[in-house]
Amino acid sequence: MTDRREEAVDVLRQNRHEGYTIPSATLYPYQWNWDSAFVAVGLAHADPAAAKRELRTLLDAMWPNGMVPQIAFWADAEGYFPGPEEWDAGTDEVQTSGITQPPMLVPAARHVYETTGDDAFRDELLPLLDRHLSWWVDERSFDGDTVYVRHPWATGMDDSPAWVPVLESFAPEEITDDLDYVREDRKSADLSEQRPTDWDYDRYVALVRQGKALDWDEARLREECPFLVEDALTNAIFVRACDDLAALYASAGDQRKADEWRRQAEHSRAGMRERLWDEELGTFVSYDRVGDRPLRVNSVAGLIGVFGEVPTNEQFARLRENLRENFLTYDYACPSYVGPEMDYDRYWRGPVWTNVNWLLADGLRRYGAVDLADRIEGDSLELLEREGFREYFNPETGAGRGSDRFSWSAALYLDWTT
Ligand code: 2M8
Repeated sequence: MTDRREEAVDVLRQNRHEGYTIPSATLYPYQWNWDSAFVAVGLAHADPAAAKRELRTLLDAMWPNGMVPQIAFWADAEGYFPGPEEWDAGTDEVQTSGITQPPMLVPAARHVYETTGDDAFRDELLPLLDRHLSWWVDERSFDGDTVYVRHPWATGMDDSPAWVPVLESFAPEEITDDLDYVREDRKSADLSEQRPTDWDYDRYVALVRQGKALDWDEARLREECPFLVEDALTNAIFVRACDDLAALYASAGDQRKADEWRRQAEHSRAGMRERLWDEELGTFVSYDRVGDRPLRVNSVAGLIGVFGEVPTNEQFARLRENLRENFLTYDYACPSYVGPEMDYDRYWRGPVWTNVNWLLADGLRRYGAVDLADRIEGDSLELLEREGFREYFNPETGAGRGSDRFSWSAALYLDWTT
């Protein structure tokens, strides 16, 4: 094993708690939803038992209605805001946040199943994954095709410039009378230039306090929450998740269920092509259901449509042009956003993220764009080898940013180098 691979295994071992892996010891001391999915992808090779356990623990946090929360607070920890009391949500089993994250756990489950060939694991997970994806369709879709989220944190790309017009559309005081809070994320190191602004945080916190005041009641939030967004990234992963669930059912011999989820994938794909495609930008964009408008920015979120095989061949030709002309002109692929608000060092406003590169490279290979996928993977490996397992990277200098010894960076390095 190379030194970097050994170090990756060590990062994951150190960040592992009882049955799950925290994203980072300095910034995120609990279990996070899509982080655990990426961790399971990497662990599938290095420690298959831990990979299976990671996903089981995440599914143990599922709400009775089928929502899998963004955060599960399995054990007390210091140094994160907002913690369990702030959210005041969860199940008899565990306190959680009141929102979800992209359903990456389904593609991860398929990956772990196909790596291990463990039929019992597949059969145990199938009904749980089904319940989760059914929740998206039943609770989080206006039209039965595309799905929506109700907090920027649910998209995984917290401070993407795409959310600014929605966050500008309400004053935090309109939805909560308590805006007192202290950020923890800038205490451990001087990350003020690399983390979301206070303006963003005021709105994140107001949305949490509104949700808590409404007891996380979906029906009431659908009426009152000012942030109801069909996110391009979540939808791409959702489409892929439906396909992957169908594949898992097919391998278990349940053709009826396999057909059902394939139809859902097709239906959601069609909805995305029709409503979220932006020909001028050459990408998918998110849609604000409250303001009834597309959120037209050139974010890598839209390019990840390829992960769900969403673009038609014509759309793909345009998307590839956009990728080449606007994203691959930086020294390191692939910046998370390009446009007037681009900031090379700030979180989801420009830096390169390894999970995004992993999704994009996987999707590009599905379209036969091997050269582009190789470029993105090659840059990712160069950054990880040179800078270590940082959370994100400056697309021009490659300098590591955010926390160090970050779990999904280590996990995806293991997957790429297997
Ligand atoms: C970041 O988001 C959390 C809230 O979920 C935060 O900033 O406190 C995002 O990068 C998100 O995608 C990620 O899942 C999480 C943990 O790594 O951190």
